[in-house]
Amino acid sequence: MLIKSPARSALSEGQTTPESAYASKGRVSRRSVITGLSAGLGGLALSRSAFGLDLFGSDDRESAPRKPLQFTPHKPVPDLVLTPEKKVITHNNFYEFGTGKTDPVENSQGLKTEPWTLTVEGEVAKPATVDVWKLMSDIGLEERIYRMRCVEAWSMVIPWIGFELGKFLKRFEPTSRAKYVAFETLYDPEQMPGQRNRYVGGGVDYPYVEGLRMDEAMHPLTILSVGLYGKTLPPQNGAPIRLVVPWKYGFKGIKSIVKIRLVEKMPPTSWNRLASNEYGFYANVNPAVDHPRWSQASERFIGPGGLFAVKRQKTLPFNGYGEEVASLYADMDLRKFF
Ligand SMILES: Nc1nc2c(c(=O)[nH]1)N[C@H]1C(S)=C(S)[C@@H](COP(=O)(O)O)O[C@H]1N2
Ligand SMILES: [Mo]
Repeated sequence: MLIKSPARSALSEGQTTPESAYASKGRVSRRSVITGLSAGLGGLALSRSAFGLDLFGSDDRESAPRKPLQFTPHKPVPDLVLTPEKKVITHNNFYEFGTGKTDPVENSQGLKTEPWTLTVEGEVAKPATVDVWKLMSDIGLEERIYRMRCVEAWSMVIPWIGFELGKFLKRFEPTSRAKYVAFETLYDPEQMPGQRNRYVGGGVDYPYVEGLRMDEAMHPLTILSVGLYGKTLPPQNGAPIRLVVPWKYGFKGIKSIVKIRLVEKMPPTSWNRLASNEYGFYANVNPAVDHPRWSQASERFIGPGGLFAVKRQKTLPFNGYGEEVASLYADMDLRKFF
């Protein structure tokens, strides 16, 4: 049945240095993920990506239809070249749908994103559950063209559509005890094959959780995104609502959020829980602090053109947003708090 050799997968994934390849603590490794897949796991459509056929998106994958959004366009950003839409929506990390780069687009199209509610609770005077689709039409959306730098050393430039997280959180009146914000992705093993099976899900303990310090959450660059390239998000990019924090590694940008909880203490985060020596809570993009298994000094920019047009470029401190955010960390040793 399976005619392609799993070795091809190991090869292509090696080029993208997947987060799932962490070898620490005797947890599931990339190798066992592959073994698990080739053993033929129930219910999951084995993707072509698992066998290394495409690395940076492809033209023949169908993504669910998306709705056009109304928004204030971003001023042109002269020094940024956009990653083509097709690549943004076919080269993804969303381990709930598998660890291969095209697994999310292949396995997430049935995700039921409507209706969708988001609960804001914890250290707030006015906790509430909001209807995300109603929110989208009420809140006043804007476009933000941001660099996106994955910890795996590839990057994109994406025209997101969303709104400032800080403005949104103020509606719920954070108390003086609110020091951190904890986020949670949908937990629904019936819809998410990676939550049903540890091998498919890359060994992450679901639901996927993330967190920000309160000042990071309130920073005007931090947004909740509901769309990209003028339309609602496709499931593989975290529909209907996900976090975008442009100066941090991509894994902070938690997808398909159902809960936001304001808390007093630093909350656990999925990748830190999995390998705390490799992934810190802060995860600020920092070319001077290497990942234990690879350099973070440069990145492969996924831009226009074919696979071989991928361009190697220097990684910028705070992903190029240092002027806006460096002051948040002025008194911190960023080697220690990576
Ligand atoms: N729930 C959830 N959110 C997630 C992930 C995930 O596996 N599950 N992957 C993260 C990683 S590693 C990255 S790089 C970005 C990728 O976002 P994109 O696919 O929209 O480019 O999503 C982040 N958010
Ligand atoms: Mo990532």
